[in-house]
Amino acid sequence: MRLLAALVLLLGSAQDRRPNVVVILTDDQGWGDLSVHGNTNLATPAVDSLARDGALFERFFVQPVCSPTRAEYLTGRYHLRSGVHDTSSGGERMNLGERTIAEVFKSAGYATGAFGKWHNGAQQPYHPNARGFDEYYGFTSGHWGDYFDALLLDHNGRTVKGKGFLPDEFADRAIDFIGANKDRPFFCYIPFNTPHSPFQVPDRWYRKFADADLKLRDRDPKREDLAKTRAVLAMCENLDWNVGRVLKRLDELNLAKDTIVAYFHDNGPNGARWNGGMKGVKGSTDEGGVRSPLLVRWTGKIPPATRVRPIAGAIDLLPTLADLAGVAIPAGKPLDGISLKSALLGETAPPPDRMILQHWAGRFSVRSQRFRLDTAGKLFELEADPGQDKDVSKEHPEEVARMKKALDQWKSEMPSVKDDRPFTVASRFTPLPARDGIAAGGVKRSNKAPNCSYFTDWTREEGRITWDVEVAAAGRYDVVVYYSCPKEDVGSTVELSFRGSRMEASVQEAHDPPAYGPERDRASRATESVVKDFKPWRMGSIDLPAGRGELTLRALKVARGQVMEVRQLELTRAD
Ligand SMILES: [Ca+2]
Repeated sequence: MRLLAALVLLLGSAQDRRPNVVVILTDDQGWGDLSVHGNTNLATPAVDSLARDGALFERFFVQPVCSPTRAEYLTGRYHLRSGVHDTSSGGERMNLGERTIAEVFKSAGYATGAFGKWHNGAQQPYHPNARGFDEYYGFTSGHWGDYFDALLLDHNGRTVKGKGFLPDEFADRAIDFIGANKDRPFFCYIPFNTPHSPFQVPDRWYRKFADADLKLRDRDPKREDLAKTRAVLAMCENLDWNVGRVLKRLDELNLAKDTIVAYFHDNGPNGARWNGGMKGVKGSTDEGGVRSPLLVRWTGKIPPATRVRPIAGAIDLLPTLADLAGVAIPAGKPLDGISLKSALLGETAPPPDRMILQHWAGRFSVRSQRFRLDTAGKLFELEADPGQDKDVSKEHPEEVARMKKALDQWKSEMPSVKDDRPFTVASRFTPLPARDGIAAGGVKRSNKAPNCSYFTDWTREEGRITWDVEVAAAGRYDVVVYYSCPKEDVGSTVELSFRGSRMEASVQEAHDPPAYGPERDRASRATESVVKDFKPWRMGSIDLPAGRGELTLRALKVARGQVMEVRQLELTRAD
C-alpha cells in the first residue's frame, strides 16, 4: 500500500510541472507566405518544422485585421464582445473585466511575458502589464514608422529606445525571458511586428530576393507589386530565422518536451501575392483575408505530422492551450472558443458542427466546416472552389438559411460599437501619444493614419491638442513632451490644462532632428508616418483632479513660425 502511495505521489509530482507555452504571432503574413503551405518562392524551415514535429490545422481562421484577432486570441471571445471594434483611436482596447490568456496562466503560477506589437491599449489598465503579462517589451500601437533602433518603445510602461532590427530584438527579449524562467512554467507571447509595413529588412535577408524571379504569383498577377512581395518574403525569412532561434533556445535548455509552441498569423496577406488561389487579402472577410496557419508542437505529446481537420479560430486558442497545459480557467465571461485538445492529441472524431464568424468594417462572413457565406450572402464550397468563383447558394438553400440565422444571432448578441471610453491616467506613468490625441486650429497629423504619427503645422494661437482622459487619482504629475522645434521658432508659450487646473511653460531649447524612415523602405510604405528622434522636454508639473475631461495643450503665444511638433505627452506621478 505504502509503495503504491509513493508511486502515486511520484507520478503526481512529475505531472505537477506544467508545460511552458510559447505563442508566436506574426503581423500581416498571409497563409501562403510559408513553404509548408506550398510556397516555393521562399523557405521557412523553422516554422515548417512545427508542422513536421507537431500539428497543422488545415482550416484555421482569424479576423481580417490586427486588433480584433489579437483580442480573440487573448480572451477566447469574439472581438466585439470585448469592446474591440477598431485598430486605433482607443477602439483597439479590450474592456476591463475581460479575462486574458495571460491571466489564466498567471493564476496557475506561470511567469508571463509579451515581446512585440501589442495593439490592444497603451495606457494602464489596458496596458499588457495590467492584462496579465509580468514582462512587456515592444510597442502598443498598430504600426511603427521605422524598424531600426526603434524609438519610443515601451518596456514595462517606461519609454525606451530599441537597438537593432526590431523583430530580432523581440526574439532576443523572448529568449532572455525563457532563459530567466527556465526552472518554472512560463507563458511567452511573441507578437512579431513584421511583415507589416514599412517594408524594411536588413540586407542579409533582402539579398536573396532583390532580383528573385518569383514563380508563384497572385491569382491576378497584374495587381501584384513585386517590389513589395520581394520585401515581404525577405521579412518572412527573417521571421523564420527568429522562430528558429527561439526553438533552438528551447532545445539548448532541454525544454522542447516541456514546452507547447503555437504559431499563427493575425490576418491575411498585406497585399496581392501568392496565397493558394484564395480570394481576399488583409481587411477582407473572404477566405484569403482570414485564413491563417495554426501550428502546434508539443514534443512527446502531440504526434508528429498531426493534421487537424475541424475548422478552428483564434477564439479557440485560450481554451485549447489551457486544456493542453491542464490549467484551470478562472471564472469569467463565457468563452466563444472551444478546446481542440483531443484533435491535437491525434483522436479522430467527426468535426463538431459549428460556425466561425468574421467581421470587419461592416462586412460579415460565416464559415462552417464545408462552406463560407460571404458578406453579400453568396455561398462557396471552399475545398472545391478556393477562389470563391462559384456561388452555390441556389443548390444549398437550407445551408444558407442556417448560416444566415447564425449570423443574425451573432449580430444580436454583439454589443453596440458606440465607444465612450476615455484614455486612462491610472498609474504612476501614462504615455499619451499623438495617436490618441485630437488636433484642432490648424494643427495636423504627420500622416492620416494616427498610429505612429506626430502633430505638426502648429502655427496659430488657435492651435490645440486635446486628449480625452480620465484621471483615476488626483495628484501632482510631472509633464514631459516629446517635441521638436527649429532654432528660428523657439520662444512660444504653451499651456496644459485639465478641469480648471493649468500650468504653462515656454519652448526654450531648439531640437530639430531630420525626418527619416522611407529611405530604408524596400517598397513604398503604406500609411506609416515618417519618424523623428523627438526629444523629451520636461515642461513642469501640474495638479490633476480626479475625473474625466479634456487634457488640453494650447499656445498662449506663438513666437515665430510654429510652436513645436509633438509626438507624445507623458504624465508621471510626482508624489
Ligand atoms: Ca496585422
